[in-house]
Parts: sequence; C-alpha cells; structure tokens
Amino acid sequence: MKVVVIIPTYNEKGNIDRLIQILEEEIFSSIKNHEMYILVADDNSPDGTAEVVKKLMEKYKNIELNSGEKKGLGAAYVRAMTYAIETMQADVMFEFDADLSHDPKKIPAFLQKIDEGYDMVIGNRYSDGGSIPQNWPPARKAFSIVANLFVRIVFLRLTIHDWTGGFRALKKEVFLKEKNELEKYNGYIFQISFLHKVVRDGFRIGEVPFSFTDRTLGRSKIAPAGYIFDVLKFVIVTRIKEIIFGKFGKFLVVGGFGFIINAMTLRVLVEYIDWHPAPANLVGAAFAIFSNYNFNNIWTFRERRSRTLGMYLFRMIEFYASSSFGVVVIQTGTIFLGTALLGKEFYFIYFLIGTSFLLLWNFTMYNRVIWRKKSASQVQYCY
Ligand SMILES: Nc1nc2c(ncn2[C@@H]2O[C@H](COP(=O)(O)OP(=O)(O)OP(=O)(O)O)[C@@H](O)[C@H]2O)c(=O)[nH]1
Ligand SMILES: [Mg+2]
Repeated sequence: MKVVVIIPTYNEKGNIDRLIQILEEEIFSSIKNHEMYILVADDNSPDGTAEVVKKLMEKYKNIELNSGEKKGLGAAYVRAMTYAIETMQADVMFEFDADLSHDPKKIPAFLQKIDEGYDMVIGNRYSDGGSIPQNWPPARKAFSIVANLFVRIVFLRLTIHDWTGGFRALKKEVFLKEKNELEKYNGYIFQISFLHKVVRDGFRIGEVPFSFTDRTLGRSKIAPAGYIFDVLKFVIVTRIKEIIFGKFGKFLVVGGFGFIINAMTLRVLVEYIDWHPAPANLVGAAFAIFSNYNFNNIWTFRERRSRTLGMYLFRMIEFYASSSFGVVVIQTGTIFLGTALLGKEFYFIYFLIGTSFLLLWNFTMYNRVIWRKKSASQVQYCY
C-alpha cells in the first residue's frame, strides 16, 4: 500500500529537518511491505520551513510539499489529505506532528493494525502504557486528562481513550466518506470532530499506546482558552443534536403526537357524546397507537420499515398487542379507578396520571425487553 505521512507545519523550521531525517533513515528503511512517502502541509510559514523542506526534497525523492494559506490545523489537514489522495494516490495517511512529540518508532505498529483490517488507528496517551509528559504544568495535565474523559463520557464511547491527539493513521476511504462534513472544522477541533464522525459511521478503530514528548524547539500553536471553549461547545452541541434528531427525539415527537390524539379523542367523546372516560380512553388510545405505529414505521425506524402489506399488518397487530397491557390495565385502569372512587369530574387528571404510569411502564419495557432484544419489529413498540 502507498502510505503518506502528512506533517502539518507552521514555523517548524527547527524541527522538520531532524524529523524527516529520522523518518527516512531510521523508520522507513525498516518498513518493507509498504511504500512510504512524506507530505509536508505548510501554511506559508514565515520562518522559511518550506525552504528547508525543498532542500530535503532534493535529497529524498519520496517527499512532497503542499503549501497554502493559513486557516488552521484542520483546514491544513483537509487540504493535504485531498492532495495526498488525488495527487499522490495515497491508500493510507498518517497525521503526524512536526515537533517530535509523536514517537516515529510507533509507525510500524500503526501500519500493523491497518494491515489487520482497522480503518483508523489512533495514538493513545491515556492507557495501556501510553503517557503524557511528566513535566507538563498541572493545569495542562488536568485539562488533557479531563477533556478526554469528558468526551468519552458525553459521547458514550469509553473504549476510545484519546480523542484530542494528532497521531493517527487512516485509510483513504475514511477521509473520503467524512470530507464534506469536515470543512467547517478549521482549527484543532478537527481532531475530535473527525473521530466522532468516524465512530458514528461504524469504521473499525484501533489504538496504539505511545508516550507523548514535549516539543523542545519552536512554539506551540494552540491557544488553550479558545480550544477548551471549542471542545466544550462541540461535544455538548453535537450530543444534544444527536439526542433531538436521533431515535430518542423521534420517539418523543411521535409519542407526543400520539398523546395529543389520545387526549383530544377522550375529551370529545366524554364532553360531547357523554361517554364514560374509561371506554373513551380506549378509543383514544387505539387511534394514538395507530398514529404511533405509522409514524414509527415511516420515520423513526424508516430503515427497517415494513415493505409488504402482510408485514405491515402483522407488525401492526403485534404493536397493538404489546401496547394493550399498558393502555388497558395501567392507563385506562387508572381512569376507571379514579372515576369509580372519586367521580367523573376530574377524569382528565386521572388520564394524565395514568399516562405518566404508562410512560414509566413503556420506558421499562424499552430498556428491559425491546432494546435488549433489538428486533426490528419489537423496537417499534413505543406507546
Ligand atoms: N499547516 C499548519 N500546521 C499547523 C497549524 N497549527 C498547528 N500546526 C502544526 O500542527 C502540529 C501540532 O501543533 P502544536 O503547536 O505542536 O500543538 P500541540 O502539539 O497541541 O502543542 P504543544 O504540545 O505545545 O506543541 C505542529 O506540527 C504544528 O506545526 C496551522 O494552522 N497550519
Ligand atoms: Mg506539539
């Protein structure tokens, strides 16, 4: 496979020469089963980094330079990965810092994982022997550890340990799938947002532990306050969107609509036709279940919807059957008991209480039965 190690640079004149020598002389020479290339993604560094790279290009024929306007680390990576695939025909790309913080000796271990079938391999500084520098000030250590823990917990992805690091290898298919969504993440937040999308889309992700060493030359480009704010904003906004626009949000919308149908039917039958609230609720619930079934079928679980009339009818019967215990015994039972003991006057209150019990019942059912089994038809029972 053709492997391109992408090194983003902004004022890394003091580091790039040494790093490239190490890669060429000590690392690439030991890799026999892949063709190794380097692509330096420089943003017209005023210190003349590009001039150093051009000199190295005369010595080593497997180096290319991709220069552009400075728009941030993420923008540089998107530009360089596009170049690596389109111009250099890369199959696999590395993200690799110029400041010697990433251990080049680990490159073969990343490639080994790619060979094993992983789509993306990330360097891990937080477990299995990986580490952050001892000499970091306590505030930086704390931020680094807490930020990663925060992302893992909020995204409910505990198995991925290092979300913010920039030592990674990925197959070109991974970048091509996510490219369009990455263009707005120009800065360092690119690392978290890219990984989040890769995880979301079910790519296989491996980890390689490594010890991150502090840069000894040149200046850090990261602005800590702005970065902390970007991380918090990205993680919280992304998670809220996932909840609202994900299955759970749809459940709430579908269930809320069903509730309105149920409540309106109940009131019309009781107030205008003078029905008893208990049978009136059964009719209202029957309409609501019909609405829930159909909206879940065409919206919430669109990808698993019933495709034949027979399946549609069979699942609808199943859906009514599974919903009936909650509706008949819990919801209508509460109305029946309330009106029998205390009279019909406050029937709507008993309806609201019964519906709250019903929600608790349904919630328990989803967790213990429906989500556990995860069968396409059962997952639709939401009333
Ligand atoms: N092309 C390009 N490279 C950048 C930009 N910002 C940072 N880089 C490079 O990205 C890599 C990581 O940046 P660093 O400043 O080392 O960030 P860091 O590793 O989080 O911070 P330190 O540990 O203090 O070095 C380095 O190789 C930088 O030169 C940018 O805007 N454009
Ligand atoms: Mg660095």
